Amino acid sequence: MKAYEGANIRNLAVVGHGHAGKTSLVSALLFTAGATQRLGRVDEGTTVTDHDEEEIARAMTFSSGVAYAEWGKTKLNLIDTPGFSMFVHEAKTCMVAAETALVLVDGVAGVEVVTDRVWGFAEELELPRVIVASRMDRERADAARTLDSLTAAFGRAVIPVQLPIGQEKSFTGVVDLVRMKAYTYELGGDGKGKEGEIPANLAEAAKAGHEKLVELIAEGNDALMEEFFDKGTIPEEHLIPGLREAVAQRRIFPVLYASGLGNLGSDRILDFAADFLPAATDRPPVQSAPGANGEPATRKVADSEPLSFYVFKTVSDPFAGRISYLKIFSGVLKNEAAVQNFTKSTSEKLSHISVMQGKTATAVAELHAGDIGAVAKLKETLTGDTLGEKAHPIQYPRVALPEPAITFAIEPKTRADEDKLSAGIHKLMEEDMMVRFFRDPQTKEFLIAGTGQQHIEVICSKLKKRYHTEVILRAPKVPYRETIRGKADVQGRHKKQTGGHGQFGDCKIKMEPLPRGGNFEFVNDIFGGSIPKNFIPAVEKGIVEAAARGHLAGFPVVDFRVILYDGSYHDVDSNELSFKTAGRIAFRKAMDQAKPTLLEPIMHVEITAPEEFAGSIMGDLNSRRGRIQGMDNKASKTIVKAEVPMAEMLTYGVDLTAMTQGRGTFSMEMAHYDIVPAHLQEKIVAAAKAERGEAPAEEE
Ligand SMILES: Nc1nc2c(ncn2[C@@H]2O[C@H](COP(=O)(O)OP(=O)(O)OP(=O)(O)O)[C@@H](O)[C@H]2O)c(=O)[nH]1
Ligand SMILES: [Mg+2]
Repeated sequence: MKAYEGANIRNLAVVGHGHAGKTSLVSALLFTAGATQRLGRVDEGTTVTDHDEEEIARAMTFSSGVAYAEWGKTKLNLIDTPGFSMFVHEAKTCMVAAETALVLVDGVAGVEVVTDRVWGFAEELELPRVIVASRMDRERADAARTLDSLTAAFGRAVIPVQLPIGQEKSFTGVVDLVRMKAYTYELGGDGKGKEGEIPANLAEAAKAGHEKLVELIAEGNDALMEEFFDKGTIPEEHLIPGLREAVAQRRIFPVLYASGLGNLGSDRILDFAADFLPAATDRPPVQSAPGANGEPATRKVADSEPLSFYVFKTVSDPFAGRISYLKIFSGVLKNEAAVQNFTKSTSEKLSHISVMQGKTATAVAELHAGDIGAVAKLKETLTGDTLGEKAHPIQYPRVALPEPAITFAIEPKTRADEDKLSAGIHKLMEEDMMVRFFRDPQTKEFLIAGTGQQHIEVICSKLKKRYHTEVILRAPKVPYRETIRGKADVQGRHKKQTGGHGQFGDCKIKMEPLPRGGNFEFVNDIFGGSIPKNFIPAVEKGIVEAAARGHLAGFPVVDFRVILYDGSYHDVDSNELSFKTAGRIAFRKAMDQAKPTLLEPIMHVEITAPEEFAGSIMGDLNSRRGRIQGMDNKASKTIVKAEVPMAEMLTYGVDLTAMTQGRGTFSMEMAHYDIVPAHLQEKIVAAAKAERGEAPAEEE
């Protein structure tokens, strides 16, 4: 494998809505460039980039695949990303490794929900974009309608650089509006077009399309504008660099047409990438995360700079171990290099650096600035880490991802699965930044969080296939608590004096509420030794233990104070156990008197969505017992802040996605506990008791 210099490398992230044809197009490009011996198909599980067994089984992409095509003197690195909204975070984390987003739209459906999302990611990352309308051979594929939906969504900078020849089944090729030539293809052929003259029926449209393109190219460039006014057109030798510049500056988003499945138009896309898309070294200097002074540092993408690279993807293979995908931002990475992981402050040795063709690694001696490669078996390096030459530290920012939208309680199916569960999930978490796994300290449940039900199901399926661990998923328990609203003054007396050794403990306590978050306070107010000092901690212990077991429904009792003010003892029969029992009895009596009530966790929620959804979001929050705390408008987006009971938010991510057609995001964190409204208490108590079979057993 030849080592390519950054100037000859194009890195493209292929992004778009689910099922639009990304993996098929990548497959066609690879085949056309001779990287594969046959045209891989998604439906047969033979593509290069959908290689995970889960992807093959479901014929969809769950995690990004990396491949490369050598085309003339150019190497194209292609990152095929998932398009289903629950997996699209993978697209975002991988887009940082690309200089261009190839936004793929379906020639039938045009712009869809995720097209909008990934367009937003590209905007955030300031990536130039090229649009490919694929699946043009399908029934009802329509170039004009697709273009309309693109300009409606993304503005007039979207402009065709091709015209399709024929439509639906008779889609056979494209007209190149830059060079004004036609290219026709054989269906399912080698992807290389036959060059010819523009068909007569398209001559006029081609001329108009060319002129429109020329005008738009000239618009942002004074020298070209002058030439355009002088001559009424721009010669090809100026037009080509002009288009390249306009694409790099994001003044033009060119549109091409293709069929991935039929391998039509592929060589034009490869040519377009080589001729018009920014080279890896054309990328503006890469900014680091802000340093100590708050200012970011920058690195030029050049071999002459000190080595630095970023891990944009990790695969945990049960056999090959951990594979880290690298984007070289500066310098040259040589095989066997000893480098520093700046994020973790550890050193790593990189043996067997390689380039990936799907799951197949090919060893290389070096990777130049701008290239993408991989290395196996790094010790501590994970996605988002920056590594490089120790003497020149830099840390690139991690990709910001939304919070997981849904949480499940996860349990191993059998004892044998128990030990493997946590190890397996932790391996999968290395691959997927949107999986969280933790234990709720109160309910003691293991929880797994992700972007949606299907996301979690795929994780469980991987657990089973890769790590032979089977699990059960349930809705998570809400960690309710109990407290009191009134005061009590009671006596707790424990006496068993029948036969042999007796038991005697007796205490008088007052109980009163503490403010939220006050937890528990024990005040010893005994004067004159009515209870001997050494038994007082036993009373407290009895109360604490009883409080942990709950009173109404088995939830821990919090935010109360107990004042121990009197009692009595027996010289022989009193012991620690007796006073502990007396404490417990006193606690129960006091709870009965002190107006016990349930507390529920309240979440602080922040929702961002296009303005038009503000009304339905507010209405929905109201129906979830939410309290709106503020509303802000920024750049035609609405940000709503609210406090909402956790019990109402268990599936919020899924509901929000449905409500906003995938255009809303939210974050959520624990705010505080609040009293459960009276009309809901009984239901929660009954459910908690039902779950345990019955009320907690009494001990005495
Ligand atoms: N007729 C026709 N079908 C296509 C074309 N490209 C893809 N398909 C079919 O459309 C379906 C989806 O194609 P994929 O390539 O998996 O789409 P994708 O965008 O990678 O989907 P995700 O990875 O799940 O987001 C498959 O059944 C393909 O065979 C095309 O150009 N023409
Ligand atoms: Mg795919």
